[in-house]
Amino acid sequence: MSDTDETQLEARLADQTEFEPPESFVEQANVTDPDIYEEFEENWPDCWERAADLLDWETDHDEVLVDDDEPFYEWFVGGELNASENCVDRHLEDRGDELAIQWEGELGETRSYTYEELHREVNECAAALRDLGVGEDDIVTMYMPMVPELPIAMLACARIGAPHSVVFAGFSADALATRMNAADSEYLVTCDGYYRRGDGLDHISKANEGLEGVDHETTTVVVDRLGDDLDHELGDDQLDYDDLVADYEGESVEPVVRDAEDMLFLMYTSGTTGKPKGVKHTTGGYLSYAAWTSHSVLDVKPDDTYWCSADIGWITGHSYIVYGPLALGTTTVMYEGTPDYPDKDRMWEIVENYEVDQLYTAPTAIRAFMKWGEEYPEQHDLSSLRLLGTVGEPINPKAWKWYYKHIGNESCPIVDTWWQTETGGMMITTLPGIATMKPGSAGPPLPGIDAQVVDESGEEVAPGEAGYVTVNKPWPGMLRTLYRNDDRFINEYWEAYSDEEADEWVYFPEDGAKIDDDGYITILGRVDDVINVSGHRLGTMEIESAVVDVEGVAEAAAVGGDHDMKGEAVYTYVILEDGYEESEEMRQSIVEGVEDGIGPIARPEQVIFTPELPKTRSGKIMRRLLEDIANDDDLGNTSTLRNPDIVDDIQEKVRSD
Ligand code: 6R9
Repeated sequence: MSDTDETQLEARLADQTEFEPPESFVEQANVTDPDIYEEFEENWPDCWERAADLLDWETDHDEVLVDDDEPFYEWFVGGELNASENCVDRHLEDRGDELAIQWEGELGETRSYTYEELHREVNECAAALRDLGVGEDDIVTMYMPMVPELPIAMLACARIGAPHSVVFAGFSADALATRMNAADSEYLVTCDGYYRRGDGLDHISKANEGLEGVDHETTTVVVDRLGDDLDHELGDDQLDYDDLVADYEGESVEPVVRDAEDMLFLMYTSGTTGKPKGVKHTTGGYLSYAAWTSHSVLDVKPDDTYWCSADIGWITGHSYIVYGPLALGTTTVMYEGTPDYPDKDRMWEIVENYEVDQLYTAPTAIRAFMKWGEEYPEQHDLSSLRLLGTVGEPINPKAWKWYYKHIGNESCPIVDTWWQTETGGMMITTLPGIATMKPGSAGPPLPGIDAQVVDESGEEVAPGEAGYVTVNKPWPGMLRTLYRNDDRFINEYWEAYSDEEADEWVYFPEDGAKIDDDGYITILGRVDDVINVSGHRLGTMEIESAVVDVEGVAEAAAVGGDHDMKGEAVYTYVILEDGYEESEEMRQSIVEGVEDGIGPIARPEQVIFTPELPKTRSGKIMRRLLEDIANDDDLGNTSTLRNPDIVDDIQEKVRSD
């Protein structure tokens, strides 16, 4: 293309606000009939049979939905199945020799597993875990980086009916201990380390430190990823993964028959109070929903090579690296490392080498690719790509268009998928073979999902006005409760908009949004309690308590400030105890305190010392104001403040730092 053509194309793209799905995509898409929205609405909740039909059931359900005890909904009641059987065994006959997992390590080594091989690995691991004493409903914690043993162990747990609780490897030792204690989890599968930018990173020391904070006996299995690159000794209650599994060579374990409503896994996520929330997902509803959305939104087909570049330690990896794609019998790609090692074209090299059909990634990654420049994707043949997806935060139209043009060559639809750990799978997004795409707007709710944008009193807002997302009807992939905390489940998600007297239950995801006159929803972000760093949700309260733990800190507020690369970055405002003075040393110990308490991902971008925090009369910190200060935005109304003068002082400080 000549330079003038190029410039004209950029100009056209910049102005274009609507994009139609490419014809070549529509012709082959899994879902193409626009009547699907109406069909689901008319046949609700029976429409969800369509999701359940994507799985193999040991026993069929008696009822699609039981809502006797709202909001504790039950789906596919009476149905029985096993998730590992659905993700592995049932593909053996037709697809035993086809690849299930294609793994690539950061240093370039590869490991691939056919369904046959995955079946063997999962069985051996299941046999080993069972002999260690893991029984049905025992929670197994996994603190693992992106190694194949992670999905293998997850599926092994599913096979023996033991729910897993995966803790993101980037989280701190404390985070591991808190989660193991909260779930009374007696088993841990972890790893000696992993590679980051070519260096072997010690992970086992952090795991061991975490185990010291666990208040009960534990058994740990350690995957040896680094070999000679890391010397480590196993403790008394620790076993080497390979040695352990070697004793079970060729062994097979009958998949345990689970009720549809039996727990498949727990996933801890940040909340408004310091304590993480244990989101409970079930076997039948969750798996059906992960499979259905992989089929309808990601257009996954068995012959595809599909790549979601998230970490399995986040819900996106659970639903869309492991359960959804494997339930559909496709090849799922797993990459261990960072996108810019050894060079900034690593992602595109992977797409080219494996001829990836769908790529599902996060806006934070797309912003990085954009910054690095199109010369990196241009070095590779990306023509295998058929669909692109994003998840985790709002994507701005400029990044959307860059993705569309430079990665998708204007011939792949983009699905901007809004959902949450709690929803189990995608909720608001376009169906790629049907709908017009509008960059920046996620799209309409999926068929069968009754979501709207409302004001504080629950009335639907007029098009263009800001409000809050709510969901009026349950769906199969929804969380069933917060582990051991039904009250908190109700408080967090249902209290705000439900009318208990009238028995009207409304799910509140705590996201702000706008709606267009054609029903497209643009997500504006979390209501106020969570900071989204590179697509990872961090609770402000969790960060604040880590800051306050630092000696000399009296009080702290953490907010998210806009950040070019990460989406949001953490800003902390700190009040010191009397007798302590603002210093570089103090700043350093606060940064370290957060890194130790939560993980490097939460590292504060800026630490601002202040004698007071802006508070409402009832004593609530006005985080919204602190966010505006961090972003150097207009402050708007400060009249509800108890101490309005402090605002100018803080503002001056941030600007001069
Ligand atoms: C899947 C996942 C959930 C929160 C959610 C929202 C934000 C996710 C988004 C999005 C705008 C999208 N979010 N996808 N915001 N557009 N396409 O990210 O789960 O880690 O639980 O975070 O992420 O604020 O409420 P989780």
